[in-house]
Amino acid sequence: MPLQASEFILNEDGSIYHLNLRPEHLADTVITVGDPDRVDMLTKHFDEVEFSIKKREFHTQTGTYRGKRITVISTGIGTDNIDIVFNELDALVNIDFEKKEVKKQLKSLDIIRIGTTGSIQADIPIDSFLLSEKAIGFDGLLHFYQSEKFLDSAFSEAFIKHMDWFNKKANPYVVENSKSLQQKLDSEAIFKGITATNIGFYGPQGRSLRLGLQDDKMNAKLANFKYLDQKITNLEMETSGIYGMSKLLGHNAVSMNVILANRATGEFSAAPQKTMEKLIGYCLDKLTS
Ligand code: R1P
Repeated sequence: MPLQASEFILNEDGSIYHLNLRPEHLADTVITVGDPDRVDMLTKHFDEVEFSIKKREFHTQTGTYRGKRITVISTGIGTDNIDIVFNELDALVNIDFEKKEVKKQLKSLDIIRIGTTGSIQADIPIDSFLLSEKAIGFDGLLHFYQSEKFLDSAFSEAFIKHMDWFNKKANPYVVENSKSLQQKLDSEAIFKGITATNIGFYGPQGRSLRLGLQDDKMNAKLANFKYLDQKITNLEMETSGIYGMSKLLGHNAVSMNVILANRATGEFSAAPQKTMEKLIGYCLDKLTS
């Protein structure tokens, strides 16, 4: 049965609704970044860029790096955008655009997020790199899908109890990265951790400029939570959605993060661009070695 026009939405040029991409524009390895300007920071290292397009916050370029075809795409901020980007990336490889039907043979993309984040542990310093082994989502996105089978509910139940979050927030969900992609991107030089993803940058990450917080001990409580020796390491706004959507759709994802802020010590990086350049170099190297 073909998908209805209201569900699978194509633009006049046959491209998918928000990303403005047609299937031939997408590589099998996809790097996602939050900031649309970070796309050029990556592709300036490429041998060549074959395709480039911008729509809203979604800036996409596809090209080759050391002969490997890679697509770099910006997601903008937040898991609401991750829902759009991941459904549409998946449609580009797993839906037949002519017949408007899901293909019989499904394909898995390798997806690497290169992002920025704040550590909540004093011993994970600014300007270090962190690979998210798991993510805990405070955003609720995954509960709109049939995701129970891969969510770590024992972890999230222990966490809800620790935080005293009963009936107060959307139930947190816990979801793992792709271990095969982690192996490719991993090294002794980088921290591994559990990333908490939330729906905002200020209050939802325990920052207060002028407004009172419902729980001003939230970050301290997040930092001292332990489940089977696992600790939450950092806060950002996309990784739980990326891991959850990838599990649902059958793709492999890993989130690589520059620690720009340390919320425990109150420091912020003096050279955020330089540290990001280093993580980009590190990831491109790992992906092609
Ligand atoms: C907030 O400043 C943004 O930066 C982090 C957060 O997750 C959020 O998107 O990631 P990016 O630098 O990848 O956007």
